[in-house]
Amino acid sequence: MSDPPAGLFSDDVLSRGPQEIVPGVVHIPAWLSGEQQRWLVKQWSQWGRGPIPPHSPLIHGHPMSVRMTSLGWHWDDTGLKKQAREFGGASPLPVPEWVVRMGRRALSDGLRRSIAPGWPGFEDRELFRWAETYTPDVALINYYDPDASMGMHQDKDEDSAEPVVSLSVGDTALFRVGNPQTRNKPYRDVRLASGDLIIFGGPSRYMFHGVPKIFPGTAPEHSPVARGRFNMTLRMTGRHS
Ligand SMILES: O=C(O)CCC(=O)C(=O)O
Repeated sequence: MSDPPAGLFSDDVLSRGPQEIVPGVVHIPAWLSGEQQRWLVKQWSQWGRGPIPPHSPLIHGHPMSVRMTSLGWHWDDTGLKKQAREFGGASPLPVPEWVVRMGRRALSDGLRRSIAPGWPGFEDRELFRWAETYTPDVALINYYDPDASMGMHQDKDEDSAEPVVSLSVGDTALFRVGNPQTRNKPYRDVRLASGDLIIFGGPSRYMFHGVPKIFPGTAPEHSPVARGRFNMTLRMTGRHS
């Protein structure tokens, strides 16, 4: 008799339902269907052949282990830019309308009071009305090799405090939900699997967060990602282009 692989039957894996991790952070497992994941991966690959090819941004002169492309705005470690200096001043492709609508749907699905009692606490009708104003104008798409990771950081290059919507496809990642004050404890670790949605806003909009680990070979059978993981975050910059 052998023991199951580490984590296969851990509590967080067995009880995968929508949940508020801390006020302002909501995780909805398997929000995307297999077909939607396949479509997204095709789009991500296509966008990567556009003006901003997948690249490893430098942080303090060192390349990140993820490969990033973006829509709407280009990111470097000094902030969000309309033109990418590294790519001859190219402008990113715009965020398509269907991505905006997906971001709105994510908020209205995820932030219902029944799932997220802590924040924003709207009645469902008010929530839908508010979600309709969410107009993400930047999407960062990161590809993680099985060995890649992302250190604890805050998403604070945007002028708007509207929530971040994050989608994952491919191998499962360990996502560290920190706190807004420090990059250290307290934090909660959440496994983000293929198709999962996580939203962070309100009291957790500026939380430190990171991806310490990818679990290689954990993508579902027939995954559109043969190896590693894609993540797309949607944000509102609150700036005019
Ligand atoms: O890959 C993830 O789940 C997180 C990505 C992230 O933290 C970021 O793009 O700022």
